[in-house]
Amino acid sequence: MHSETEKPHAQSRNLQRRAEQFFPGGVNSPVRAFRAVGGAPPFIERAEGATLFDADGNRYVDLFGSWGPMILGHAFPPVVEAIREVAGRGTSFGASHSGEAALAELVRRCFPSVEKMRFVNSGTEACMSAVRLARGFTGRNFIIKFEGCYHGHADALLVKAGSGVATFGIPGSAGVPLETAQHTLALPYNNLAAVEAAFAAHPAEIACILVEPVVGNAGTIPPAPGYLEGLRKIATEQGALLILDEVMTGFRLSLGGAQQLFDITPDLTTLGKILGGGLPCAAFGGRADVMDHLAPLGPVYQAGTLSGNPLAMAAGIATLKHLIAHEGEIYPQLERVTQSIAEGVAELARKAGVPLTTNRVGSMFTWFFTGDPVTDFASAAKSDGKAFARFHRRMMEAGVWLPPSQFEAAFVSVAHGPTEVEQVLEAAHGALAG
Ligand code: KE4
Repeated sequence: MHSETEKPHAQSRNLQRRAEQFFPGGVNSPVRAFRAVGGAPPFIERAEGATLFDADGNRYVDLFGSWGPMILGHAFPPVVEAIREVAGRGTSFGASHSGEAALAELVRRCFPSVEKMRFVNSGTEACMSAVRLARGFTGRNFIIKFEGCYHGHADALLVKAGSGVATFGIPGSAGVPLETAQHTLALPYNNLAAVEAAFAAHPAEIACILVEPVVGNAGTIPPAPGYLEGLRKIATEQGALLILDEVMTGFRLSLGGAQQLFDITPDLTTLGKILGGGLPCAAFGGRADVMDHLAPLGPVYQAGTLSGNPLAMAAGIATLKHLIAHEGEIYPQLERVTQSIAEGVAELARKAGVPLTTNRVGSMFTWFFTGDPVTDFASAAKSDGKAFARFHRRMMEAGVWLPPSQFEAAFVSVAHGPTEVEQVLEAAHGALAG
């Protein structure tokens, strides 16, 4: 019989009550509230390697890695040391310093398509700025995004599909004006005909195609063979910019992200998460002729007090230096360990007669509680949310912390090894039982 309340949670509950006095829902980002899975979110006290420790002393194998940044594991000593070393010399200048170009050099080494870039403080800022730049560079107002892809919470990107694939977007959140949403075309992912129809309906009006090259925000959904190449071809033919949102996939799927893995050259790329080694750091960049339209050189305005912050630069430099120096071991290891976890649980589900579709690219993956293939948001949405929620709660009680939503990607770090694989499989064996 499963008790879903075996672990002590008194201290987390006290902290939740205190947090609710200050923050809506007690959180600073909605998905942390566990609304999609039920149960109350434990409060994390500290984290080390692949392990999270909550306020009541419970331990968890971390399979969401702060939503992607923690590819080297928590409290990775070279990153912590780099932050410590820099902090004593000042935490923000609001002026240029050598750390910015030092990190930019490493970014360009991993992403040769990023000829020029600009650092910002979140993926939202990176995507919002890249869209404004695409509009300023092309002089066009419409943009294309895809259902199930998330690019942060800028108004123009909180938009869902209108009635037809080529009709105007509709607000995906309260507070987004209809006029703003109408310039966003939200299309089905993995469907090139929909993109062609959108350009046919809006000739010479679409500034960019913005896409997660491997979707993480509907759960993990890989591009169909030829899909990214098709987007590249259409964008070039139509004079629109192709923007790959690699905030999640950058440095994750390979050192050069999805564009290296699938050999696609975008016009612009957005980066974040791993880039900052866990500190607030993101970037957008790409073709120099496009980027030079940004102030102070060009007419497109974009700015930020903490952009290029010395601590974030130091954490990013330590992270990328380690990934670059150990690329040959790290990515094959992430592939092996993630496959053991993802496929091991899939096998347990088969034996338990639980319908499960596992989508995985490298060290990001999702177990969809459906027996059908998941190739776009519509098919992901057919998953059994209640079954996922029950699985999530049982895994938490068994000491494995999955992202608290069926529509998120799970992540593995270099700190995950045989012990964590065993713990996850043992927990899943129980969690999948009737
Ligand atoms: P942030 O503004 O949250 O730093 O980045 C927005 C963003 C942009 N692009 C992609 C592909 C992303 O995945 C994200 C943020 N991802 C979500 C989780 N899937 C962040 C978690 C949260 O919202 O709390």
